[in-house]
Amino acid sequence: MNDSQRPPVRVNVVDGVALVLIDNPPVNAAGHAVRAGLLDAVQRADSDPAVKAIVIAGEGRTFVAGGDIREFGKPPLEPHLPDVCNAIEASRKPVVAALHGTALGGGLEIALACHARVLDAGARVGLPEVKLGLIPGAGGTQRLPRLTGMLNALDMIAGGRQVKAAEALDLGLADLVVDSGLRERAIALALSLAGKPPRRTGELAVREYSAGEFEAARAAIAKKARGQISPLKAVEVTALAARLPLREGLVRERAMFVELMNGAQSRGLRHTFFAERELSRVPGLESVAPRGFDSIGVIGAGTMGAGIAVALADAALNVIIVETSAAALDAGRARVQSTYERQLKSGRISEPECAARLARMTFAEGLEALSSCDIVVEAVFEDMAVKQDLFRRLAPIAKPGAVLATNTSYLDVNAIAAAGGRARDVIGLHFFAPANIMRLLEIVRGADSAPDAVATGLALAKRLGKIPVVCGVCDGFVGNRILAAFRQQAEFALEDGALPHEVDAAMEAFGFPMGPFAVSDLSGLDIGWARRKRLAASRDPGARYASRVADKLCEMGRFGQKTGAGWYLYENGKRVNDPLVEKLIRDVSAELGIQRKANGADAIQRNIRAAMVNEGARILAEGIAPRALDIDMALIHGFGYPAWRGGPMFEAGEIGLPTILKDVEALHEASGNGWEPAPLLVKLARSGGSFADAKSSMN
Ligand code: 3H9
Repeated sequence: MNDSQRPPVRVNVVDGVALVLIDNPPVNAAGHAVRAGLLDAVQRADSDPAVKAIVIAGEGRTFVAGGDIREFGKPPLEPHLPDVCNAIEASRKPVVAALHGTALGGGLEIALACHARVLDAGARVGLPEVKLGLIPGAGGTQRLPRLTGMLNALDMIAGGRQVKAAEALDLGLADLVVDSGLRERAIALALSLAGKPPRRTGELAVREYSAGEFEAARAAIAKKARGQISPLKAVEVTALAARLPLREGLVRERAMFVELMNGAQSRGLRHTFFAERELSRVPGLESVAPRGFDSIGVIGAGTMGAGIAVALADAALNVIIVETSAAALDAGRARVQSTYERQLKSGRISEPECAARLARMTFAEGLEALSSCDIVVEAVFEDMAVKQDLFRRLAPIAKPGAVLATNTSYLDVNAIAAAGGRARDVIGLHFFAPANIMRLLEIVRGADSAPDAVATGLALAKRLGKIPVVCGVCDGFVGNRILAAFRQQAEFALEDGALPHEVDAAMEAFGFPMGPFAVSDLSGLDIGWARRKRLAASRDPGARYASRVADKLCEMGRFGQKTGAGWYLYENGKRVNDPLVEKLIRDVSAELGIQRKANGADAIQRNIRAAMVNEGARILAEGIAPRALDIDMALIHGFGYPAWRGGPMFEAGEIGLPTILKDVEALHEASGNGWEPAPLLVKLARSGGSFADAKSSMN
């Protein structure tokens, strides 16, 4: 029988125990057929005189990983999961859950409704619904605090934190953790409980807790939420468990779950969830096998190179790090070591893990050391001549079939590839700093990159746990190109009437972790200045220039936090507004003859979003991104676009493309040349089409 022919729930009765097996690959999601099968199985077992106890377990790699997210937003079909859970809890015979893999969301809720839980030592459990813009909707908010206490439950529900088996035991969520024989041990426990009154979670009282600690937890959750509603709703509903009987709490929970599921934030987060999983299925590359790899070379041990090396070693790959001199190698080694020391101190890794990772790294002088590497990533100075020279020297040394990757943020990958004469082996791998932490990895497909070289980039990204966005060659690729449009509008907002802190506050209220000027101070104004000077000759003289104020700041040596001043002043590490910057901005507006007027946060946000979407539409039409979802994921994972908005292209569809087009037309009127609405946006807005269905010329 193949997967689709097997019943999603099966029951075997052995020695008086009904073993209910959920079998719905790949992750046993509790879709309609599972819910119906489970309800039927439990009710039959409960009334079958030959059955003394019941065990619920999952087939395959995991217990139930949650409600079926693909059903969300569609008309719900009975039985609903809360009813299934209530029926399990009401069973007169003991019901024991046997958990392995990941029991998440609705999966854990099924287990919480059981009368006892046995966990495999490798299992992880959690209620991650907030990450989908939801709260648990099948009793999780009401049953979990009854087992773990209110504060632990808040941490898991409002924070979406998953816990390992050992911690689940400490929290009172698990009754038993076993290294092997999960089902047998669960059956034995179920038999030992047979004939005794079941311990129903919903009948327990929530332990006393401190109101002060509850308030502190709520405040911390509110601070972290950044515009996302579900975490605070989770706090509100979970708190009811201490005040209301289970039945009433469940009604309130269900109402909130349904409200959130129908809301825009959950739609945005569900788009994000599925888009993340779509990224590696790039049209045209589905059946292309990657080249094998184990040993990776990294050229350059500066901040970027060292970060890349750490990311590789963290993924258990062997790394050879090459520099041009012994001194540069020593500095690189020190960078790597200090990264691991920080991780050790913070408890993120253990001493043996740290030693194992360092043992995977070899430091060597000269490119010859890379002759046996399967992939070589260069992370040298961002300069075309330097990179071309390197590829010229690397091409004859790297073994045949090795993938040669350039870690460039802006440069033309085709020109770099052409220099070495092995263009089929060359791709761009654009890491974001710090490379061992940031999840976005742009995989740049050159005009002549072989499909299996690009597929190797995707396979490497998967191994590193990165979010891979395949893109074509252009200035800034996907992320930085859209960021440039964002930044220009932010700077126009200053000339038009706003101050840096007002723009920053507007974009933080939008959901970005930091506003653009605070970010600019953090990363340094000098980088953009150097780039502007380099590109000055090719700038359209008829286009509005955005960076007059930034140029003046740089001329004054104000490069941001590292010089103690930039868009803001930094006094004892604290960011404060600077009247001098305000004067500079007002002077520039006056020079340009602009009548400054206060633009509210809403207008600032709309302009910036419109600029991003318009640039995204160009990127799609030019074939720089394969799909709109790739653009969304680049912005969310590389630049802090709030995930609950689903990314700029998704959000544009939610708002309506005709509205976005109007915003872009207004931008064009205010900002002039270069800000014309993208033809693709115009076409889709007028035809009722969507970015999701738009074909990119990359495919
Ligand atoms: C919930 O439970 C609500 C309840 O409170 C109330 C209900 C009334 N549904 O991630 P992977 C698919 S909300 C449908 O690549 P991994 C996924 O799309 C839910 N599909 O594997 C992918 O499909 P494809 C709360 C799901 O090993 C395939 O399974 N639960 C679901 O890296 C493999 O997934 C969660 O939020 C689902 N629930 O990671 C858990 N889950 O191959 C969400 C996965 O077509 N899931 N799929 O692309 C996860 O965190 C990870 O998938 C998991 C496995 C850790 C389980």
